[in-house]
Amino acid sequence: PRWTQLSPLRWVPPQAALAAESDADKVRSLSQVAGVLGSQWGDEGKGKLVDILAKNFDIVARCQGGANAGHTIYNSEGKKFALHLIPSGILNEETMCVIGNGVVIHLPGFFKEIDGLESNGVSCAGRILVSDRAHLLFDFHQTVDGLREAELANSLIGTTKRGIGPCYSNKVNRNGLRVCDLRHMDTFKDKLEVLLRDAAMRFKGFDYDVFFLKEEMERYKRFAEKLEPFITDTVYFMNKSIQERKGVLVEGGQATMLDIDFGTYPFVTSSSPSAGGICTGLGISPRSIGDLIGVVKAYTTRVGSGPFPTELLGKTGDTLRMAGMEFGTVTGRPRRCGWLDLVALKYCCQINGFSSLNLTKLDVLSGFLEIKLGVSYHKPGGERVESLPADLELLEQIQVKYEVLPGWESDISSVRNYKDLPQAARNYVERIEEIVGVPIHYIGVGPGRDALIFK
Ligand code: 2SA
Ligand code: GDP
Ligand code: MG
Repeated sequence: PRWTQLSPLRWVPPQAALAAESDADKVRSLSQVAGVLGSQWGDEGKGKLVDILAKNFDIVARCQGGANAGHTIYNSEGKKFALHLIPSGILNEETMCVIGNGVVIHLPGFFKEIDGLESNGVSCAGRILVSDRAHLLFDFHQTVDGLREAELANSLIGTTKRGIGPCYSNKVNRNGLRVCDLRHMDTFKDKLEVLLRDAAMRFKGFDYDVFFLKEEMERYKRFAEKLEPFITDTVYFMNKSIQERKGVLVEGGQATMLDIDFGTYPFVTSSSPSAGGICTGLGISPRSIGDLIGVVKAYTTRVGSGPFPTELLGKTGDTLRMAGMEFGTVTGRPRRCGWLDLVALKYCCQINGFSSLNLTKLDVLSGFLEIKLGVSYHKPGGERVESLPADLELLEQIQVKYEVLPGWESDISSVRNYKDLPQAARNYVERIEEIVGVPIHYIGVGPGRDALIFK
């Protein structure tokens, strides 16, 4: 061939090079730069995996989204943490946490999150770097998010109302304010006023006055001072760290089915939660990325509006919701539940090129007499649709064909070895691997750190 084989840098510390016999060694044999990404509609359990893998990496970085993310993790004592902007590596003392240029940052929320962590014994000082290129998300973006949703009425997106869409709109519109603008308070006020004026002209329900602007400026002067120690040229930092052979784990927020390009547009978020977002949101080369782990729940959930072909609207959906405690981490909204959709999963695997999958919440399926796998999409006339249609009118009409697999009775939450899972559970896991063509290397059987099977 006229091309050379792509070979991402492997990052194998000496101990692991001996023999990958223990679970920890298997974790260590991930590539130097790796990513954990959502492969459904979010809330697959990305935070838990990142927290577990973090101890084997020097840096954990977020590259997109903002405080719309809700990543729930439990420390070894079983204490619960819900992270929004701070990367899920923060519980691991050795890890440096980076908030990349692709993230939108609500500073009041950022400092509140740090205070919450500190008061729960997690030391954050000197461990969080914030990109000077990241965009600032203001309270008014959150107000505008709510007003936009109200305007959409029956066709609302069901956003988290955290201001994500309006902030990215300003970014793309090229009039947003960035972290580095905090160093120029003389021009900050004028730039902010332009945004407020635009919003006031656009929305009847939005208003501001000189007093508000003055107060907001006072607040941001204080934030600017407080943020100064965190502000970093993270593009330089990330590339230098990669050159120095530091291990980097990228933590995705949301998921590919919510991606602005690949998701069920317009029922999506306003960033790129798929593999491409790693490069644009951190300023690192695709050539440096090795392993990409897709996190997939053993069934499907979605919070917010939009098509959901395998949704279960009746009792089975309610049973899944209660068994899996499926309520939004940010908003507390009940999540819509359904069977695992392998057409959507295959689509996500293609886009991201996942090297392995983490199947989460398999424990939630215990007790179901039978479990269904959505294996193909069909138009109302029966014609098969090979991949995920862009056209939402078509997607809304899609009929899903299912494969029915026998369930298992026993509680699997204390199983730690793959071979100890009931045969029916192993059949379920292996059927998914077979259809999707990507190996499942990690299986979640509970929310705790230890509730993970390495396969
Ligand atoms: P937004 O707020 O503009 O990003 O909303 C646009 C769509 O993206 C969905 N979205 C999410 N879906 C699942 N989980 C998310 N995080 C929270 C959680 C959600 C919550 O961890 O549970 O608490 O409700 C998340 N963030 C955004 C959103 O539902 C819209 O469909
Ligand atoms: P994320 O946004 O992808 O990090 O996921 P969330 O934290 O929003 O939602 C996942 C929820 O499932 C959290 O409450 C986790 O504690 C929980 N969870 C993660 N993995 C498992 C698992 O394998 N089994 C069970 N029962 N719960 C899990
Ligand atoms: Mg979540």
